[in-house]
Parts: sequence; structure tokens; C-alpha cells
Amino acid sequence: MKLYDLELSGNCYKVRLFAALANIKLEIVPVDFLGGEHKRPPLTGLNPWGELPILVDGERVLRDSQAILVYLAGTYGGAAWWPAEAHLQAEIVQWLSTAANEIQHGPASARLVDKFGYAIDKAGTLAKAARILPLLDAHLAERDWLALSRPTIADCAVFPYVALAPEGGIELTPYPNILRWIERIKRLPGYLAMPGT
Ligand SMILES: N[C@@H](CCC(=O)N[C@@H](CS)C(=O)NCC(=O)O)C(=O)O
Repeated sequence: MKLYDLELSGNCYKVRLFAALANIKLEIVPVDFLGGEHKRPPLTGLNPWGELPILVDGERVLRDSQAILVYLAGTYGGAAWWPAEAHLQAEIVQWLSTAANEIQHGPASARLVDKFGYAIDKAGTLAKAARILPLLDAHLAERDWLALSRPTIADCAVFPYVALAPEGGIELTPYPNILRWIERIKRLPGYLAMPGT
């Protein structure tokens, strides 16, 4: 199974982190992102969006980190990582959507501005972060994990860009429950870091 990967991408890291925690073997294929390798063939043949990560498992090709997490958890993770019941799956998926929406357009986009110079409205990213981080902190006041009372791909999807928020100029000290959750994730067996976490 191949993961077309960029080390500094939190979206790629979501997949590397989950594979490490669930002991799923991945062949990491580093992509020359600065050289635009993901924007031309053969990679655009795998993902016409021109984005990473991309997972190739035999004949199956998948884009989008959230979709890849669902695929890996459901195919290789067993019931511990992907429950059979739709209402439990939905409890996880609501956090995958949060990762792709509020977290992506808040803390992740603030980091794109500060660390990589993207032309995104920084004030807008900070406003979005200022809405989602208190909600996340309040959710974690009552529980150790985002969904199902155990680590799931919900935590793997949300963790990277929240832990990397300081790289976008967003301090996490006002959010003690988030800080405790970050430390909890770092203590999980198999935990894998990325630069900045
Ligand atoms: N929804 C996608 C977003 C993927 C994405 O935007 N990836 C970035 C790297 S983190 C990318 O490849 N961007 C293309 C570019 O900026 O040229 C996911 O969750 O995987």
C-alpha cells in the first residue's frame, strides 16, 4: 500500500499517524511538492485535484485524508477502529467533517499563511479558529477522546492541525482540555510525531 506523502502536510500526517497507531504498514512515497510533482502526470492521473495525500492499495486509489482514514480503519483496523453500527460511525464522521471544515479553514489555514506564505485572509482564519477551539475544548472537558470513549480516527483527523496551531500564531494555552488531549495522544502506543507536533 503506497501513501503519496508530504512530510510537512498535516493532511498526510493524519494518515501516517493512524497507520502507526493501528500498526498498518504503508510504503511512504515522498512527493516533490515544491517542484509541483502533485500537479502533473502521473500523480494527476491518481488525483485530478492535484492534492496530497493519495493512497494506492492495489487497484484502489483514494484521495482526501478523511476518506483514506475511513478506508484504512474499515479495511485493516478491525472493530476497535471502525465500528459496524451506523450511529457509532456517524459519531466518528462528524469529527472527520470538523477536520475538513472548521479545522482546515481555521488553524490549518492560519499555518498556511504564517509558515508557507499562502495568500489567505489571516484574520478570517483566526476568527474561525477562535470559534472551533473553544467548542473542542468544551467537548474534551467531559471526555478523554473525541468519539466513542476511545481513540478513533476522529482523534487522528483533528489532532494534526490543532497540535500545529502555534505554527499559525494560535496559542493553545487558553485551552487546557485540548492540551491534555494532545498529551494523551502523544502517549498512545505507536504514536508518531511530525515536525511541529
Ligand atoms: N481535503 C483534502 C485536502 C488535501 C490538501 O489540500 N492537501 C494539500 C497538502 S496539505 C495539497 O496537496 N495542496 C495542493 C497545493 O497546495 O498545491 C484532504 O483532507 O486530504
